[in-house]
Amino acid sequence: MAEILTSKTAMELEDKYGAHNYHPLPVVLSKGKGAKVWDIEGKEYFDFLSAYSAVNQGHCHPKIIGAMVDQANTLTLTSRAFYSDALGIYEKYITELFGYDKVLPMNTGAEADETALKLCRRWAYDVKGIETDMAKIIVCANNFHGRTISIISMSTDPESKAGFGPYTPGFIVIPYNDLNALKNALEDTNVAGFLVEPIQGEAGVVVPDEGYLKTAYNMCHENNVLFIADEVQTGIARTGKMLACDHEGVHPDILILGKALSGGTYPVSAVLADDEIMLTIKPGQHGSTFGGNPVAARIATAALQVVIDENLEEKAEALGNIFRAEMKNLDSDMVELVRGKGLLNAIVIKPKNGKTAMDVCIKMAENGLLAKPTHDHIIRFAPPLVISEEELMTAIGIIRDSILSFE
Ligand code: IF1
Repeated sequence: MAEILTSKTAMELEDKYGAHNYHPLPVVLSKGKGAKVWDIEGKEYFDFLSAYSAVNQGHCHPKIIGAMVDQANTLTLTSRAFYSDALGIYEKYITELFGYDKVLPMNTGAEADETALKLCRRWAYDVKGIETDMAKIIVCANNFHGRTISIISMSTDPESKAGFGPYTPGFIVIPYNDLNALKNALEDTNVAGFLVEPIQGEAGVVVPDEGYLKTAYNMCHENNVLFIADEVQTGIARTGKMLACDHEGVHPDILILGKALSGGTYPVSAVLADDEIMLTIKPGQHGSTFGGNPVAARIATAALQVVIDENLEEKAEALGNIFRAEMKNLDSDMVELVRGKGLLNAIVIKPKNGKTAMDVCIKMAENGLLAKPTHDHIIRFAPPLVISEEELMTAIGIIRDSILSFE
């Protein structure tokens, strides 16, 4: 008789047989639908993490799952040694939707960021004319772009970086949201690109000053430097626009997408650029076994169509305004600060009587809402964008009751 799996035994299995590269909240999920998830014992939760903004379209969206199952039953993988009948249609759709000549399909966000770094360097040598191996890319302190060796070489977070050296050279780190620092860094004629998150997610949903992105973009273009936007977490309607860059009318030279590009069903990422940049990589110079596979192509097309059909940009904008207003009205001195854009928000918690952001998250889990702290005192709140206003108000009540329980 198969052992009945309980939350306790499931956690023990992961602890015994899985790498300890995470320290999850003691919640074992077994079902998801829309803005809700359920644990093994059937307890219901609002999901306010959305797998770090990968599940914008809601858990198990029928249209995305339908496309996935249909293609999975037809043809899952051809490799890029051959064409497939799904990839070109998807490539036409996504490039026209975002306004670029071409897309390079990958799988994870990190792979897409790495691809963007390679494109930027090839453009530097083949187009801008920087001396080979001398290209530099400007990044921001407290960035998060993934977990590969070259990406953590850009990181300023000891947790992500320490103990994994030696590191990839060629990166200049400047403070985020600091145009003067960018101006100074751009004086180096070997600079080829500026890689930036329009809102720093992992840093704790740090929203830059109005106009920062547009001015930074203009400064890059004045210096023949590529503006590269990592919208893996902020993209796909999360901040109230299809791209966070859209709030300032910025059209990145290289656009990086991931996470919700698949609605959280499958690893799908993408790098978009115009021909002058994209065609610097020739056949055989970059690739991936699963990149652009037929299932990913069908899923990403359906995931983007859901965002448009269900007006998720407008929903994220409207519900985000309600969320921040309600949180700012919270009468608790544990709530130090509320910030965000659309449905990507965070609360900075001031510890009280020894109670911290983690205690608040554990209390919220008991009360039926899942969120996780980042950097000790910051709780990120990012529900699926399909959450209804009624569900949001119920969830806000849970957050309020949980925080006020420490008064
Ligand atoms: C973890 C948070 C961390 C990202 C941006 C690229 C990637 C991510 C802006 C890489 C991934 C995930 C990774 C996951 C937790 C989560 C995360 F910022 F979202 F909270 F780590 F910082 N660009 N972010 O946010 O995409 O390779 O993961 O598909 O590593 O713990 P990926």
